[in-house]
Amino acid sequence: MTISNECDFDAVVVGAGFGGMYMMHLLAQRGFKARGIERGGDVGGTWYWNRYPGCQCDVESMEYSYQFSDELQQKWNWTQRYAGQPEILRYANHVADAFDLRRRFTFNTSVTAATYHDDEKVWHVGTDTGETVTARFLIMATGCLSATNTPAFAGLNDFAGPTYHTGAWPHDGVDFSGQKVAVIGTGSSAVQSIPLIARQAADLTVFQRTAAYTIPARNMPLDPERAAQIKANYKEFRARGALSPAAFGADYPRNLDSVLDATPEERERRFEEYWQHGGFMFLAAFSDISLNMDANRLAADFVRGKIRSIVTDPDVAELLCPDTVLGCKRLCADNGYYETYNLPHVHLVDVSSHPIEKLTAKGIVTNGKEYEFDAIVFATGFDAMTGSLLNCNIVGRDGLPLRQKWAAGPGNYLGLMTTGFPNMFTITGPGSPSALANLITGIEQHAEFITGLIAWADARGHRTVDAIQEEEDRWVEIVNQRANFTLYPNCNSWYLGANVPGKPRVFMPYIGFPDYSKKLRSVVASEYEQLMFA
Ligand code: NA7
Repeated sequence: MTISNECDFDAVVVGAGFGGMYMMHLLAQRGFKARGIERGGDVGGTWYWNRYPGCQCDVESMEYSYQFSDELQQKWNWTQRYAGQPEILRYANHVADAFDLRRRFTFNTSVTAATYHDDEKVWHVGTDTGETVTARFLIMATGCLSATNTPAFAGLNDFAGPTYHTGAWPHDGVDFSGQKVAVIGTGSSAVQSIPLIARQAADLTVFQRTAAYTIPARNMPLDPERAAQIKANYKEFRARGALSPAAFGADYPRNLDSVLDATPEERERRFEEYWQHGGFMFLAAFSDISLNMDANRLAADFVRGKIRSIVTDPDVAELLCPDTVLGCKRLCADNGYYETYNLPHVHLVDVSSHPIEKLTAKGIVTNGKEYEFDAIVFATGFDAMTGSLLNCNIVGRDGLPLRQKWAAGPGNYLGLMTTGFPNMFTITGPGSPSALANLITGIEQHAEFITGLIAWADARGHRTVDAIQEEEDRWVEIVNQRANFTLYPNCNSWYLGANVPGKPRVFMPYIGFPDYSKKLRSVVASEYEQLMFA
């Protein structure tokens, strides 16, 4: 344990989502003096902000939860197969209470600058309340999907009615009863919210630029017997999860066969089985769906067939049929998305070849036509993975802004550090499995790695730890090679930064949780010889 004399805190933790909370718990447990700073009014991170109707996790609740405390995982009872946002937020609050975390955070406070002072070897962290605190370590737990993306439409502020972003939804909810509503976007947030908005609104128009692939989530009350079985052997269940490619789907069979070797009957049977199971696991129906274009096309054909069988208007069905690589943009899991387009008051406007031209006082103009609305919902996603980090205006050694260092893409080592920013860590940062794995499992792994590293360095009298440039370059190369081995680079996804105009196109998540875990274990076993201490 260290109590720094020269600065206010041993560590500042930015963010009180699942990453910040667990990080804070570990630091406190080890006796480090840490201070948390959180933009929101309470804990929960992504789940604090994304309160749009239908918001639901796409990883099953028995897996999308902390495993560090057996008491916690035994006592907490999930009610649904996939937890909805309100339940996940209740869970986050329960954890904050159980581990007395709330008092360690300052809420309603945004970090506006974080500057490394080389002479003192200390971070100075400034906030929008005018305060500056100093700390040896800066731990960024700002989340992968935190900085909302609202396209710079012409006339954005001209619309006279209310506008909402799914990622910053009003806490008291929104009543769309009797209203003409527009939803812009058809990613996961749109796919989840559209069926529920359609239930309330008098008229709903969806503006679609790229059709999404979505598999029915088949959410249902969690079977208590299944939950009890898992709890009886939770440790083994978690261990099986950690060996899965994306650290979830512990008990669901992954088929190791190629789609291309299957007979048409076998193919249909297997696709149907996984379609009925629901959700993300559809990609595990065959081993090569995410690896081989021909295999992918067969899976995509199956989904397009489903869309055509559900949506009664053939023109609308065709518009909803994606022509992109299945699973390349994150697959969505829905509760009645395609069925919603059979309702007479729900309309689909294709803006793929005629982009939204502008917003006016009355509504939205595309292809020369003005559509009038009472309210507009932006389901337009996030400046993912890097946005929330860059928004904090971080400046490293020699006055180098992170924004400048990452101008061509987020150079990093292990998704945890970036050279020239000593003693700064990014929980589930770009370059780690992050959004392509169970995020809570990744968070626990990172928080434990960081705590172990800080304690190790501290015990040896090192004041700073930094990444080595050559190791960083090699790591970025590895992350890209792994992505290039798959079909993931073949679309304009947020994994690639391609959803935000001007953002460098670099694949950010590391694909393959088990290999990544092996790498972290080897770094620890080598006593961090790939890092630079001073
Ligand atoms: P996404 O998945 O990034 O979806 C954003 C949607 O907004 C997507 O359909 C975009 O179309 C659309 N979009 C963005 N900009 C525009 C403009 N200018 N015009 C029309 N349409 C636009 O964000 P979500 O919030 O749905 O989901 C993010 C993640 O949260 C999700 O993957 C889960 O992990 C949970 P595009 O596809 O870019 O053509």
